Amino acid sequence: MASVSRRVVATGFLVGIMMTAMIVSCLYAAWRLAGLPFVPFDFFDWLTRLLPGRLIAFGIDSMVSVIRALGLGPTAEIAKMMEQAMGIAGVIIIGAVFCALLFAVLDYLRGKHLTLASIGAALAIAVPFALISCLTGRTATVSPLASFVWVLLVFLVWGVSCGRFYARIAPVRPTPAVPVGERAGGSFSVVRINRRLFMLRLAGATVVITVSGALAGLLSGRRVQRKAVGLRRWSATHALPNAGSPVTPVTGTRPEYTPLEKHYRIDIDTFPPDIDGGGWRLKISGLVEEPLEMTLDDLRKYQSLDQFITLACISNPIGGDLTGTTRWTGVSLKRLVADFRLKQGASHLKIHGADGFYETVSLERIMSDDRVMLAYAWDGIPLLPEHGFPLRVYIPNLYGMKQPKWIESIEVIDQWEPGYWVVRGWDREARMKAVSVIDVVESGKEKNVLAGGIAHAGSRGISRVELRVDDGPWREAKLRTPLSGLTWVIWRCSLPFLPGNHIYTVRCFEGDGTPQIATSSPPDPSGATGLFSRSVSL
Ligand SMILES: Nc1nc2c(c(=O)[nH]1)N[C@H]1C(S)=C(S)[C@@H](COP(=O)(O)O)O[C@H]1N2
Ligand SMILES: [Mo]
Repeated sequence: MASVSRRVVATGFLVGIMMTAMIVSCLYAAWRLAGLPFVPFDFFDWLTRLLPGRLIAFGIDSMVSVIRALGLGPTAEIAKMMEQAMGIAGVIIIGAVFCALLFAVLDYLRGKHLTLASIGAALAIAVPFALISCLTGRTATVSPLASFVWVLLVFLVWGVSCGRFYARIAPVRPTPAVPVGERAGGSFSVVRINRRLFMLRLAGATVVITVSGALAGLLSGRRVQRKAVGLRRWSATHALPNAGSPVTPVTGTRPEYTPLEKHYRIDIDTFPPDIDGGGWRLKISGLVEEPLEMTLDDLRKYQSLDQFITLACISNPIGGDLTGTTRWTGVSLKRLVADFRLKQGASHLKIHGADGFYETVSLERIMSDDRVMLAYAWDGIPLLPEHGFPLRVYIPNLYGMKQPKWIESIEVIDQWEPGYWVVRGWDREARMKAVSVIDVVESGKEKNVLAGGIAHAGSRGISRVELRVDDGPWREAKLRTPLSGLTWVIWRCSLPFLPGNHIYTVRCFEGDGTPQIATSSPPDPSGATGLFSRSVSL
């Protein structure tokens, strides 16, 4: 009776892992060297958009929690690495499963139709990957057709090789020369040694090829985006506008102005869209008398607006690092919209990013708030690729999820529409919650304790920050003049020295006196609330 040996299937899985790892490293090198698609990232990004929003939200929350609980480092950076690793691992596992299946089928067929089965397995995996990479992928800079053909070819080679490996290991099954009954007898030990040797060689080849592919990719500077090199940042030559404030940050407080490289990055892309600024056009369509196309230079001709802004991600837990402050430069949307020649009924702008991300913003908001802007520079230099080059929107008081990066087009529409994350179950409005954080507590010179940190409430301002130790009385902190009404406020507080272990808690009040929400709630779906506390032993 025809049966399938578990061992053969397990071997197929192992061979599949190694073969696919080699393929992935070749894909990686080819991506970095020649702009061919990198399937693992394309695949992961495709899946991100496809899976139910609640599942993704749960995934994001869990990832942020794990990174923070284990203290793995900057949340956004580690999360992005984890996503990339998941994409790579996902493809390798899929490859392993298909190779195991191929081995099972071949085993069932006793090695007959080997070529046909191999090509079948190859196509089963190659066609979906090739389609994903050519239709939705953004890692490639070559044409979709070239992407398709390349991925197809690579996986055909993969499938044919897997089939040939099966043939090499197949003697475990009776070859025509060995009758079925004797299989487990005389030939067995020979087969085992051969197989072991073979797997060892394959493992050796996997290591060599995977490492060289990875190195070739890493070392090739070709696709490394270095748009920012050599550009003088605004902060390199300017003092901050609040430099004269008498309240200075306590040593150990986070930088008031976040270095660009340290600014968190959150988006639905394992790799930022690679946009050529010269060829880029902002397309305006929908309810306008005539569709428009604007270049970056066109936008720069408008009077520019500079604003110090604190951006935060709705997924940021209380005290998290998914928030940052820099100086944004761009053009007020109110000023720009005046040139759109809107049609009757126009009520909202639907803003589309190059990665398929989108959000709507009402004309009412734009017309009533000059600070809503399209920004093309951060810290005086063109937006970095990860932060939305060439254009992103800013809407005061809202979390980052409402503010597309890599803007490609604006559609004028006649009604509100839920944006990318709203469709996936996050808050419709995404108004920033008031938050306050203790960055540092240290014992001061004169038997007192100095605490420092930030407080932020979108564009609503901070009127008061208070601290307390354990259940003691609330004490008022001193507020440093903020960089603007849109940024966090740095505070400092001096408290009497208390030896031993104590819990320090902070709370803030918005500009109009509204207290920060003290009840704890997780980031999902409306942004985290609750008071930050830290246990300190002095
Ligand atoms: N095109 C695009 N824009 C986007 C996103 C995205 O995934 N794609 N993510 C949003 C979210 S959730 C946040 S928090 C901010 C983060 O901006 P930053 O990465 O520059 O800090 O970008 C927003 N704009
Ligand atoms: Mo976000």
